Amino acid sequence: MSNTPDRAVPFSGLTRLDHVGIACRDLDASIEFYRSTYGFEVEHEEVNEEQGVREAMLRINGTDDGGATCLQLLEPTRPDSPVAKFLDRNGEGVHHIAFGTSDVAASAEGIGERGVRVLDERPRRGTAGSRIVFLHPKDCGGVLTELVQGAG
Ligand code: MC0
Repeated sequence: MSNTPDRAVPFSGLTRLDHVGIACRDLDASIEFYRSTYGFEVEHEEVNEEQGVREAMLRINGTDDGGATCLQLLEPTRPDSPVAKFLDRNGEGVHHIAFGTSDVAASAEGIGERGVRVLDERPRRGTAGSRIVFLHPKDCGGVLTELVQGAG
């Protein structure tokens, strides 16, 4: 009998890449770049004051579990926000990746038990009523990582 964990059943509950978050200084200009260069259209736009962002979701493809893979364009709404700090330090570019799950609290707990710092004690409100939790980039190979459970 092998002690190797069954890789077909991931403990994290993560099933897909939900979106890639991209920090930008001018949301409208960034939307226009992705529209005119790749043909991606905005599916949803909102301001999330808690996170300090104005954001747009651009759908790239749908999945058979009802999810989608998107680009999320993020413009800061205030200078002390995470995205504003990121832009000051790095300029425009990839800010985070987000994995989809059907139970964000359980996924965060399972991953936290592996020694990764979970930045949110409880899920916060994300795009379009989703529930989100962030993992510390220093525990994730330098990649700020979000877990997201869709509203539906
Ligand atoms: C910071 N660091 C990053 C990073 N942000 N590394 C990779 N990717 C990022 N995006 C690194 C810094 O370079 C620094 O490294 C260290 O982490 C500490 O950064 P800091 O900014 O000086 O310090 P903190 O601790 O104040 O903030 C970092 C932290 C924060 C990741 C904890 O930004 C955070 O809590 N982020 C989660 C929330 C968030 O990002 N919200 C915006 C998206 P060195 O080596 O210099 O120490 S909201 C969103 O996306 C919603 C709307 C949604 O999807 O629905």
